[in-house]
Amino acid sequence: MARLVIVSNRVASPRERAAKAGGLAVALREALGTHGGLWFGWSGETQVNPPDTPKVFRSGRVTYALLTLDPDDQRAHYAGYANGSLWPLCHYRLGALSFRRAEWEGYRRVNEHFARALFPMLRPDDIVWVHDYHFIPLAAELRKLGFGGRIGYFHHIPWPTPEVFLSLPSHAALVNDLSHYDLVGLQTEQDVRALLTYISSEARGWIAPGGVVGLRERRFRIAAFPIGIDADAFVTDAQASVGSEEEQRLAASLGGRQLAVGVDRLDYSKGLPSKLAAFGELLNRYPEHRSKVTMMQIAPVSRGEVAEYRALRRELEELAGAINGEYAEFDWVPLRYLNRPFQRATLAAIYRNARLGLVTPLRDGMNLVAKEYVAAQNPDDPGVLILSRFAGAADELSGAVLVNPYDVEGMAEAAHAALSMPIEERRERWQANWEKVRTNTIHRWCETFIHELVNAVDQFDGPSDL
Ligand code: ADQ
Repeated sequence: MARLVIVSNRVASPRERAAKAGGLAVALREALGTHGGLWFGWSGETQVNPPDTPKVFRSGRVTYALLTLDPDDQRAHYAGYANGSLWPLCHYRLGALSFRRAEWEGYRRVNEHFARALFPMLRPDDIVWVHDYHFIPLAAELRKLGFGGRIGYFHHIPWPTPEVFLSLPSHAALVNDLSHYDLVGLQTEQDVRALLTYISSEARGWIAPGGVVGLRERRFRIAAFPIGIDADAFVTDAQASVGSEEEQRLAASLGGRQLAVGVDRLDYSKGLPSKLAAFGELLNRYPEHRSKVTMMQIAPVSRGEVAEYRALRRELEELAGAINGEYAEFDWVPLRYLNRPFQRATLAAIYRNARLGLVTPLRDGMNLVAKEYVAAQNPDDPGVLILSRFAGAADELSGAVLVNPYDVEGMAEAAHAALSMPIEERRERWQANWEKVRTNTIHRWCETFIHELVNAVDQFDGPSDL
């Protein structure tokens, strides 16, 4: 079996326990364990004139190689082009899009540096799997150095429609970079359509059945691989939480009230201000819920080095304070707002005890929280998932109550309806969601992508059979 090489910005070290690391990190580590392999990423450190050789260590069947970056390049790459240009662009936030040539050049330099360090470690028959928008040019850089083996790319965030994508001054170069992969994976069919439309209408490429694309002299394939979660692990954690000390503390603190939960990184794509406003609107419009429903919004701080994220944090603090100031009673605080991470077992207990799961991003590649919430429910008395139609997960989770996150009043109405939903309907909706979460797991996602990458090249016929 060929060796698997995974490249991602952040690497989950072997010391990071499964209960703490995200599902994705754990699944990738397992895939590497099965195939035997190399995980290549940033060390988290910077230094002027960094060496081209990574720090290498082994743990079990997995070799880790961590590269140190130049501090200016790292800033231009991560906070600059990746999170100041690509992240807002792919989340349809043109107002937040900034583009500076120096950052675009820094982004490319980091990719060149990665390629120079990785190339000497590669064997010709390795399968290289690159993760996310930090490394779109990596395949092109590896090809320049002479690597002819299979390289796949998975884009964890949405792919925008051509009208939006064209706002990025470097759009043509970026899609040309993509053409150096053999397989490009996106989250949904809608993302695939968006990229294919750009390729045929703007880049003058051809498209054959199965998402095979020709762009200049390159042939590659674009397909949807909707990511899943480790469903069994969530079920196990949620069941184990029943009657636990933590669950008892939670129940005692709720005092018989219903719980609505939201869990999102503190990011402007997650629609947090509108979600909090919708909860305020629920209490305003339907006074019968006052003192009867508590909302818990868990929002760990992320990307504090980017200005937009600091501004969002202040906005949310103000909003949370305003809602509590307006509606709190001496024995009830409507909104619990927490900025810290939790163990998976604690999240599972909170999800299971929540009658409503509020997942209302303005745009999201998939959104794993929606799937985790479904997996953690008690099948006999499940809660209701309220889900943004703009999350990739909305394609699969047909049992969710779909909402438009720009419609604060509509979300308040949906929450009101869900709070009084009959048990039969709650069970039916949950069953439909669970069927998807249970079958399309993170393990299946990993295996499918690797299988398709291994077989991608055999499908590259020309456009003649269109
Ligand atoms: P994210 O934008 O990070 O991922 P999401 O899919 O919701 O979004 O994943 C977040 C993960 O972090 C979940 O597993 C969640 O449980 C965990 N998490 C959040 N808050 C936490 C807390 N306080 N403590 C502990 N864990 C917490 C990107 C894309 C998504 C895509 C994923 C995977 O933006 O659209 O679904 O990658 O491809």
